[in-house]
Amino acid sequence: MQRILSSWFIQGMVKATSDMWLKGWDERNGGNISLRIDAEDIEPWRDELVKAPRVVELSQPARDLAGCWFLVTGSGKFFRNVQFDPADSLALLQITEDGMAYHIHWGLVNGGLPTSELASHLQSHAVRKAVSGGLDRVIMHCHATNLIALSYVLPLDVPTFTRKLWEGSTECLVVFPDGIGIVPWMVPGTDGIGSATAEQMRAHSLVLWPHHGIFGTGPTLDEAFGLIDTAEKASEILVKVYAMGGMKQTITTAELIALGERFGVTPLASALKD
Ligand code: 2HA
Ligand code: ZN
Repeated sequence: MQRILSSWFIQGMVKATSDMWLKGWDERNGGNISLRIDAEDIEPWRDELVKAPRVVELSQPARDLAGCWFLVTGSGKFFRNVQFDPADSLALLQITEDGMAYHIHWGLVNGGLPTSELASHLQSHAVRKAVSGGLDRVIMHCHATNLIALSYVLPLDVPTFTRKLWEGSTECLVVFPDGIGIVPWMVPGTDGIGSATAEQMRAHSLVLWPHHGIFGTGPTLDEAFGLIDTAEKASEILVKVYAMGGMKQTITTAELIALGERFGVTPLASALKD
């Protein structure tokens, strides 16, 4: 057995994909994850990388990510199966120095390609790496049930959607003070939805794809998972509340402001209006 299977990044990916499957967020081949890894973290496993890496051209150059390493889920792979055969389901890739292509250095042993949403992942990584000063390393996409359900009922504007999620559970404003970005419904797997998602990622750590799913970011797999989990939990509560006939009372604007002050976060101003 390869030693690299015990690396923190493959173990982390196995845990994230298994947890997300168990959450019910990733039916069939739904969902995809990418994790940016430092070159030093690859060093201990160099001898287990493939000798002649496959080269794949990018449909859109990723110059800001030149030389970066990523562990990503494979296109068409089922999250529930990653734990049984990570080398079949995952790909360890490095963007070339000119940002025009990538090399697959490990994984996808039975063929195939990285996630069909690679454009959204790479464009979002470029943005989050810049706005977080290099801290954010994970882009996570899944089909979180209740967030999708809400996208059929709530107005698809950032202030309203954010505000309702904040009201859906007290910890939400603290966990995502920047609110949730929203793109229009778009065809997935395209450079276009990638650009729109990355644009929202400039200001928000969560981005809703209406009637499809959610994108989340963070410094670690745990943080990105926890972020989506928090928003999805609030969404589940909101779905129950609306199903029971709607809110009879809620957290007020003044209370949300007090919450932000107590936890030292600056809530998205447009979602704090009465
Ligand atoms: O990987 O989730 O958006 C399957 C998807 C596409
Ligand atoms: Zn999807």
